[in-house]
Amino acid sequence: MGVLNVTPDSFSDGGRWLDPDAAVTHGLRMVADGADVVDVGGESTRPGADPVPVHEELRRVLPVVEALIPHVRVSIDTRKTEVAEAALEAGATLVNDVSASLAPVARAAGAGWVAMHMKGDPRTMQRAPIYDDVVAEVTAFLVDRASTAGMDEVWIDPGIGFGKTLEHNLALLAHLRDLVATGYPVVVGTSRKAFLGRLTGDAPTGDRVEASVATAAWAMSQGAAMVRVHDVGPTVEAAKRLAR
Ligand code: HH2
Repeated sequence: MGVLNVTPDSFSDGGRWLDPDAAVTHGLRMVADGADVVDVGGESTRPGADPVPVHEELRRVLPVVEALIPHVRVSIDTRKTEVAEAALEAGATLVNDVSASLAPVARAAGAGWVAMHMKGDPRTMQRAPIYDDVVAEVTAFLVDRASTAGMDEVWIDPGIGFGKTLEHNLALLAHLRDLVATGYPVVVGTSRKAFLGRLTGDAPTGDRVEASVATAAWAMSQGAAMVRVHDVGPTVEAAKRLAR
């Protein structure tokens, strides 16, 4: 799954694909590099991000979704019912839902749904998140949401970096097989995230490619069915090597 953020403020590619033509060109580039799905988002969910009004999110994502539909499976990365509905109407077939609350919208359209775990909301989620047992709590939450969704295609995602400390993220990655064992296909998004910066001497986002590919490869080796990445080419290369 290639990440396409049509936003001014995403933590790693904010502002780069705000122009619809540039966004579509980048989306097609990821398809050429081997992405099976392009995940289009119009609202940053980085820690501290401000919410975006519906009309603005629609204005950002819809032209890009429409242009990519003939070329690749498109997922819509949103927390808003209206945006998910409009993107599905335009031809998207997967709702990537960091709020894990849009199952009815995906179900009504006969689309797939990615349920992600997040503790709190983006504005406050990184203020000292606490769990007794992060792996057990995230797994239980996701199984509950997935099993009550009432649809065929449900993916679960531990939500790396969403209300989690470095230690929480590492525990979830170390125990990814617990999530895989639930039987639901698992999505993992580590790409360029802050915890990788911390592990690599405060490397800026552009210098986190190797760490991103390494953690994506780890996730795939543990049974993740999809990885959500900015750097599609090197990740596909790693996936091919794992498959050998
Ligand atoms: N991470 C981000 C956004 N959406 N969706 C899923 N399923 N899993 C993730 O880990 C995930 C996600 C955050 O990354 P990004 O889109 O690059 O940044 P921003 O939220 O700043 O746009």
